Amino acid sequence: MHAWPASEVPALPGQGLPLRVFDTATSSVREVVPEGPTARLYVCGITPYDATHLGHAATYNTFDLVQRVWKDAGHDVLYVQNVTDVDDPLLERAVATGQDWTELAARETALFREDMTALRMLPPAHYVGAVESIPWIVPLVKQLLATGAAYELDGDIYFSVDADPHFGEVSGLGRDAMLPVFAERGGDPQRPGKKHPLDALLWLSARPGEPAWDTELGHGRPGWHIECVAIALKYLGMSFDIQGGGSDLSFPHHEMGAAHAQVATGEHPYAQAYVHAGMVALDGHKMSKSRGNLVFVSKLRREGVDPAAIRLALLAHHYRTDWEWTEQDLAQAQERLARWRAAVSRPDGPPAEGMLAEMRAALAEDLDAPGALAAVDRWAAAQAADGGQDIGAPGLVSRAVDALLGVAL
Ligand code: 5CA
Ligand code: ZN
Repeated sequence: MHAWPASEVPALPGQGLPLRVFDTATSSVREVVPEGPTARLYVCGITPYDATHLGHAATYNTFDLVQRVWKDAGHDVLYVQNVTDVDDPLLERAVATGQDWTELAARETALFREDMTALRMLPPAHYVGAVESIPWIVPLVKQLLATGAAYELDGDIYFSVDADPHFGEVSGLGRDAMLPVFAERGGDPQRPGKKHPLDALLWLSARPGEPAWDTELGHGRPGWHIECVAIALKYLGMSFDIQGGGSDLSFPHHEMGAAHAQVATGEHPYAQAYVHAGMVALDGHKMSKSRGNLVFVSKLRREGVDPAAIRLALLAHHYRTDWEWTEQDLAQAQERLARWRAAVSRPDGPPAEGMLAEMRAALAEDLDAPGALAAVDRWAAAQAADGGQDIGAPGLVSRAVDALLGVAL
């Protein structure tokens, strides 16, 4: 499917620093060094049964920063994102609200694109739905069946977690700790007949009233983890640089995905680094479509909130911390946006090269966006206090804020 239009990334003088980022698999901040000129990024996309909320936006903001740091360091970026356009929660919502599931998915995906465009998130080169990836999922599952890593159970096909000696390396969880999380996040540890309770569905045979496709695996639909693997392998290949998503995806989704891919290809690792954004909460709970405690990007935009202020509100939190959205987040971001806009609207100001270096250093060191905002705040304060004679400075600040943070002043 098509993605959304790209906003231009202004060129900056000099070059940024190599990206260091927290990798869940090694539990450490490390330099992620793309093998060639092109950095490869896969980010898990939405399940389109409701509008984009601020938690989603915070996660996509994180991986937008990854791309901006890489580009500033001289890399091209090959970015792939999926849309889980057939899965249980989408089908359940469609039934509950009496909508056609394809129409629901198409409408919410269209709204997501609008929100991403308004927030100036760089679009993926390949934006791919689960449904359109079925032709690549089928041979992958066949390959797993052929190696004995997958087995059939009443027409469904499961992946055997014992087939991957590296299983557990992504999340770092032991099997006892995995079980309750697996049950919470879509798994079925109790189903009788499975070889191991943690084995995950690769293929579901057709259920009454649910969509299904006729394939060599039978009449059915794909499981969730294999969808992302098929798309990532097709467009990025093994050992791509970063697998990204919110921290709720580290287990089971990214753990299972890595295991599927590693067993199917016989190669390791699936990704060089697994990067996870913290969860955004509202009223004391993680924002989630299932709980319904949501602040939608589109609702704020409808109320006339400048998307640049929404983006600044997200940037004010370090991506790895869990945080709670409050009215104050937005008020502070709006105040900052007005302050920065006033500061760059003058024809000259204090020199900005130092600020650019500070922004680059902050972002390259585990995407410290609050540190980057503080550097701009200091320049804006100097501008407000004493001004300056440097004619290029306000332009450089506004280009740096746009190129590195995706905020248009
Ligand atoms: N379609 C799957 C991924 S393949 C999925 O998890 N979809 S989602 O719509 O539930 O979430 C989309 C992205 O937003 C995921 O990366 C998820 O980790 C992230 N996300 C969901 N809720 C939050 C939240 N409250 N805070 C931060 N990120 C969130
Ligand atoms: Zn995914």
